[in-house]
Amino acid sequence: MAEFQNLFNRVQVRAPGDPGVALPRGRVRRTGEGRASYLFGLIGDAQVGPVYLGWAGVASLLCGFVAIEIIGLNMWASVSWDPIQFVRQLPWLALEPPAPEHGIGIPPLGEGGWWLMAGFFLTASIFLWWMRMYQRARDLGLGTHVAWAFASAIWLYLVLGFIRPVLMGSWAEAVPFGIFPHLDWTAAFSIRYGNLFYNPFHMLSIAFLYGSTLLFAMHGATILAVSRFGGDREIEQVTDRGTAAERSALFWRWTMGFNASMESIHRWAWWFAVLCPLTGGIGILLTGTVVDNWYLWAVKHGVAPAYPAVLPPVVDPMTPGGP
Ligand code: 07D
Ligand code: 07D
Repeated sequence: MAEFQNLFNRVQVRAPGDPGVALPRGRVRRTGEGRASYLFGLIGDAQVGPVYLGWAGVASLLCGFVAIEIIGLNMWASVSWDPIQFVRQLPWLALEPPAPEHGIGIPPLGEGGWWLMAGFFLTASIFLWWMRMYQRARDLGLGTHVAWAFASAIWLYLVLGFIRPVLMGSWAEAVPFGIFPHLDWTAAFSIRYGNLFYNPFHMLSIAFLYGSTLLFAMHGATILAVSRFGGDREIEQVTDRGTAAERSALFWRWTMGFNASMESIHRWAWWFAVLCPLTGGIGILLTGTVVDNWYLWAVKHGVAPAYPAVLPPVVDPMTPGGP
């Protein structure tokens, strides 16, 4: 019985390297022959490679390298090129966006120009990686669902670092590059705009985030639980009666009255994941552009209670000459 309660893959296939299906004409060759790795075999397929690089892949890696290089060298410069301090302080170091007086103009390199350039290369890298996902899926005759899910994350990234700053007329609104500095930005953003908890799109995004983990746990657990009946081998499971798939469906129908189908569970997963950054991006886009203070917005719409009448009326702290 214990063999079915396993955390890691039980079986590792050892066979001559499989290069995969033939590529369409005009495509670049795959790199490497593929070799077996025990460690990768514990968490997935033991065969590593061959990998398809292609021009989009190479260009994406190059742009990503340039972005990391600009960020890293700026951080290193900020500790006077001291290698020890660079390593010690790395999580706290930052490459900050331009100050507000530069608007959305192009500032000198040392005053945010490097931030702009790093952002450009990072964005190029991310777009090229998106193209790679799209093209690889197409060449294999797949749907492009993965690319569109990735696009949803890219949407939030673009809202945070490009679309909203442009609408606000200032790069200073954007996120700095840095581990803890980007967390400070996140906290400051929430405070500046009157507590993001009252932003209904932040609420939606959180519901999809939590929902995604719940769905992922339910699905992963269900399939592992029926792996003793071959549930992890999805072929012939979808339609046949008496299979692991049917048992897993019955489990949920008996426990909560409803069961997803073998197909629909993946649609649930896709939508929950996609809707998390999609709704989040809408919430960020509205912040500061349409709504300046989410707490006051919530009071106005009866979501949050107003302060008791004994206190003076609430004034938006950002009002010029304010409270
Ligand atoms: C597990 C897949 C692997 C990806 C990993 C991330 C980098 C950054 C740093 C060059 C789940 C690789 C990290 C390439 C290198 C430099 C300076 C994905 C997995 C392991 N965040 N965030 C993290 C990014 C934003 C927030 C960690 C990126 C918003 C909070 C990591 C972006 C806001 C917390 C990270 C981005 C925000 C984090 C772990 C881009 C609101 C944490 C990420 C491009 C959404 C957590 C110290 C992870 C942490 C964390 C990366 C944007 C909030 C450094 C690349 C501006 C509250 N973020 N983040 O595992 O530990 O993701 O921070 O938009 O608590 Mg963040
Ligand atoms: C960041 C999409 C971009 C990433 C891309 C990946 C690379 C590297 C490298 C693999 C994550 C690029 C990859 C470059 C690859 C390698 C090696 C997705 C990203 C393209 N919040 N909050 C959210 C919660 C508070 C705040 C979302 C919870 C406070 C701000 C999420 C809590 C304040 C923003 C969420 C909480 C605050 C958010 C993010 C609890 C801080 C956002 C969803 C329990 C004091 C973002 C509308 C996501 C957003 C966001 C959760 C609290 C601020 C649901 C659970 C009140 C400013 N928060 N938050 O998918 O969309 O992120 O808001 O307290 O901008 Mg929040």
